[in-house]
Amino acid sequence: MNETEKLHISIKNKILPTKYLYDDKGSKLFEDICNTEEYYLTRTEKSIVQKYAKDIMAASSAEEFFELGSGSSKKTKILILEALKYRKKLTYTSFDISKKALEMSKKELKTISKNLSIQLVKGDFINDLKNIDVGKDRRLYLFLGSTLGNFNNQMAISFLYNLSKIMKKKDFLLIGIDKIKDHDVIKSAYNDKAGYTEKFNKNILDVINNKYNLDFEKNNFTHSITFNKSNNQIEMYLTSKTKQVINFPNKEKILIEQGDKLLTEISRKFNDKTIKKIFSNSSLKIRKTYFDDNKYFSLYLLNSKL
Ligand code: SAH
Ligand code: AVI
Repeated sequence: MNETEKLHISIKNKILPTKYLYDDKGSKLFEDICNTEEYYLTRTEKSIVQKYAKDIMAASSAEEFFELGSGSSKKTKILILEALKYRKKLTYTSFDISKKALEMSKKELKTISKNLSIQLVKGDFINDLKNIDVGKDRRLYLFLGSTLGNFNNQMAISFLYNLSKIMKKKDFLLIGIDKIKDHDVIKSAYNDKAGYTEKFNKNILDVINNKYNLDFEKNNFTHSITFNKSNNQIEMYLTSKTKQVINFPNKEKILIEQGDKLLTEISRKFNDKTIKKIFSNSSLKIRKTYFDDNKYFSLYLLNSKL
């Protein structure tokens, strides 16, 4: 099946693939979201990284860093600076689907030190993980920002298991996980007053229109989120204001009714039990756990059991 056929089926099932949130504009909007008062995730994770940077680096003794879905690498910069206190040379690889994210990462890190070598790799962490160079040195993989929350259970386990398979015995994975908390706090993080999340969500239509030559009309949709209590997940939707037809270049059409909701992203929130089960089903062993005073967010340092 080619990409257009896959997308067609996905839209028929009222799902827009989350990865299309991130083009140049989407990556910039994500940074804006991170700076809002409501989006507690980034600043909380950053505070944990700051507090435990020394411990994380001592525990992992990383000789190189490899970050999946790096975004702008701002939090990772703290760990890189810590590592460079003890190491003469360090390689950092940013692996991201978004060209803009890679550019932001480079801009953030390029002036740090001549001892830091930066590699930018554009790729899809779902499809391209098996092709990456696993290197010889002791590698610290990073998967921050609770991006794992954007995967359902089956995808999370398959992604982490694949990662576990390519990890050498001496490698570590540092992963950031958003925890269950007051539902209003969670909901407001996805409904910021300045409207960055709304723009971020709607931008997916521009990305899909450009990539697949479709004719979604952004203004015919509203941004909405719900907290699904059974699955402990935010669900982000674009709801159609009108009845509309989406035309594909091959003349196929999809009818969208007024009130139809297209799912653009899930963002799961975990308790200790659910996340530990995912790690254990992915052949990963927890070495260290770090969290903030409110227990809003956790960082786990893991090894492969394979
Ligand atoms: N880790 C950063 C960014 C999180 S946003 C932080 O904590 O702030 C998620 C990042 O993953 C974005 O930079 C996005 O471009 C990237 N991403 C999303 N889907 C991807 C995919 N399938 N493959 C590779 N990168 C992806
Ligand atoms: C990257 N990812 C974990 C973010 C999240 O919180 O699910 C993306 C995001 N979506 C809306 N706001 C931020």
